[in-house]
Amino acid sequence: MLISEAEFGSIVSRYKSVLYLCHRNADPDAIGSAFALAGAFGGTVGAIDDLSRTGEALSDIIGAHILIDPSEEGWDMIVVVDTSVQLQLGRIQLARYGLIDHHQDEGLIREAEFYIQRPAKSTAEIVWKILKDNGRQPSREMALGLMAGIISDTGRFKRASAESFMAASELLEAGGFDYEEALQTLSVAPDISQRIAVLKA
Ligand SMILES: [Mn+2]
Repeated sequence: MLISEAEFGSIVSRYKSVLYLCHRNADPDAIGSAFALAGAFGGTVGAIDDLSRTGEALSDIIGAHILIDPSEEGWDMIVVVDTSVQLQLGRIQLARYGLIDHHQDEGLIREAEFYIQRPAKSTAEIVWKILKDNGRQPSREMALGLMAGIISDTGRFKRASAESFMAASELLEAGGFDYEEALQTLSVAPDISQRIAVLKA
């Protein structure tokens, strides 16, 4: 069932324990989105396999507690975030789930109990609209996580739409941080193997 952003709050509040699940190698868009949803509506954030390096850096900065490879059992609802195909979820078999995503794949929507899928430039923009349409105020960290998701999925606004810029502007105001600070959440030191490669060159 396709639902609107405004309907999300009343639907998700029917479930007591909710897992917001990110895809494999979870990136800032997935983590920022799941973290903001869990903060606004209650719930736990999880990810399959591992986090990307920028995802890891962001989760440290915003203080996200992320369960790696959570069991699919024991939740009243699992909301899959920023994920378009089962392959990105590894071996986990979802019985009942919802979906929030900006990719245009039909892979996961057919079996979803409810879903929001539309061609935004990032899932974070959809999640920001969900928060606004349900009257939820973001914490500074929630706003920062969503901002990081927009910056990284739009390639620092190279692929941004009017909605991306609008959401970014509102998030700066709501979170009380500046753009430079949001950019810093995405800067990771090169790892050892990259440094060695550079030295060898
Ligand atoms: Mn994304």
